[in-house]
Amino acid sequence: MFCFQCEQTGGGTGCTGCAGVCGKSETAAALQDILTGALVNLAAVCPDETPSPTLSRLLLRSLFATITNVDFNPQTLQAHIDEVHALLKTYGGSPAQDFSLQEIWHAQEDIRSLKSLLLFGIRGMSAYAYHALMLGRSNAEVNSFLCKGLAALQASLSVEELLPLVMEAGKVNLTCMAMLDEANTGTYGKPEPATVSLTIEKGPFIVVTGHDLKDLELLLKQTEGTGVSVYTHGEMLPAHAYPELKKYPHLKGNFGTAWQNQQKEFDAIPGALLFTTNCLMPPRPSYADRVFTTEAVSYQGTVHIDDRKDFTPVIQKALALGGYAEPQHFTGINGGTSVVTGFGHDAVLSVADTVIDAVKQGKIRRFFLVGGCDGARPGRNYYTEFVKKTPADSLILTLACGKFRFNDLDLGTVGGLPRLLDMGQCNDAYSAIKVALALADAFHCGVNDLPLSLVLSWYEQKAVCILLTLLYLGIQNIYLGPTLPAFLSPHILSYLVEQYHISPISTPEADLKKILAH
Ligand code: SF4
Ligand code: SF3
Repeated sequence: MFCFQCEQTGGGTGCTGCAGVCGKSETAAALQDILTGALVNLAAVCPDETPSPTLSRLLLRSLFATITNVDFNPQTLQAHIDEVHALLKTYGGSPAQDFSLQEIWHAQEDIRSLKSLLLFGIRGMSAYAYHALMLGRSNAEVNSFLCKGLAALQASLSVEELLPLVMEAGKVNLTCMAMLDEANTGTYGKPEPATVSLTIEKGPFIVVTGHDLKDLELLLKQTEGTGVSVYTHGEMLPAHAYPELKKYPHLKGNFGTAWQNQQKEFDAIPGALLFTTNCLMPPRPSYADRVFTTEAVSYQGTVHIDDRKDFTPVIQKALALGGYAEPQHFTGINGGTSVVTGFGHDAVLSVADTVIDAVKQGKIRRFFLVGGCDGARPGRNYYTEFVKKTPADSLILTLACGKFRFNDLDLGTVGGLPRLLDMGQCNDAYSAIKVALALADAFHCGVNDLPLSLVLSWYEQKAVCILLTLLYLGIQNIYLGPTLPAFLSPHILSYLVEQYHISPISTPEADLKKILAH
């Protein structure tokens, strides 16, 4: 196998051999490559400028299945391949013409680098588009670009031809994140700041993780009156801020932290676990019988809730396990007993005047966006230390699962606002962009002239598409870590460094010193 799409890739260069660092088997990796090659073929033969709803849905769900920590199951991957081939034949295509990803893996290193950036960006974007689709939203620009981008993977293109396509992926992902923002807020209301308890009450419970708010809503409806409580985990935490979700009294609080701690946190848990998206790790025997997957997530031997969305098996498992006999007072990584979320763009912009005045009066000297994906590397403590060391007259925006390293810290207030504002999931990077653009507007300057620094962590392919969006917007001086993507060739990396002044993170002290000197 060969896979180098995520940050924890083997030896910092690529996972090879019989399994990836994530636990993906050689068989699953090969099937994901075959699936992607079939999608490239399908995209190339698809005659429509705007793909049909059937084609778009299949593209999105299949691409989603190839993202890190989503689908480990050869059976479901093969089913996706069969579905793609069936549709391909209706367009007059032939599976014999499927693209081989080996052509990318063995291409000249700059071509391999750019085609990988494009493919991984497309995979990340597909996940966001799929969530929006679950809420009835679809966008022709996004769907057409996915076909165009996939088809480009098999074309013989130069570096000069691929670079604009990569930037276009960033542009289209902005549209995609805006669509998902509208889908989430249009369906569940504007997020409002909410304090979320980390205590698990006694009695049966279900922990829901992943990014899919629709699944959470359906589960909340089906658990009403059953005596089963529902807790969020990981990227589901921001659900507590949405009026139409927090109205359910049995949505109680949040359990655990970011995805890479799940094998420890879920050990012998007396509750059921529902994975709506990544990040799923191979379940340990002590809790494997209580793991349920839905949508694109799949793992051999665990029960999958299909598109009919009957969560009865999850509810029955929770009732059978019974939960804790007494309330369990869990804490965050730094000992906090609750966390605050819900500072989406509407909440932050509603206090824009307060923020602008605080900047003008010198009370807020700098803004930081410290966020992104989390992972298991020890170097990721950088982000906790960085946040702890930020000056008291700075305001920190955060989002995605990387925040669990510091979101239970009490960082006090600045200019009448909490110093740490959680904007939501990784896709809520859209909120951060909206806030940055509004601040630039208020101060009559460009985003790069604002006293704003982006200190980002990446892990999987959604982070790749967000990074491409930030680059498309011309945002400079991003600090990126904990390591740089293995799929960036030295030449492409130096291009990004020259054009966008991306810096790899060093130490919190050195980076803060550099940032604050400006
Ligand atoms: Fe390795 Fe990451 Fe690919 Fe898993 S997704 S096989 S860890 S590079
Ligand atoms: Fe986390 Fe997987 Fe990326 Fe949505 S849940 S940010 S890593």
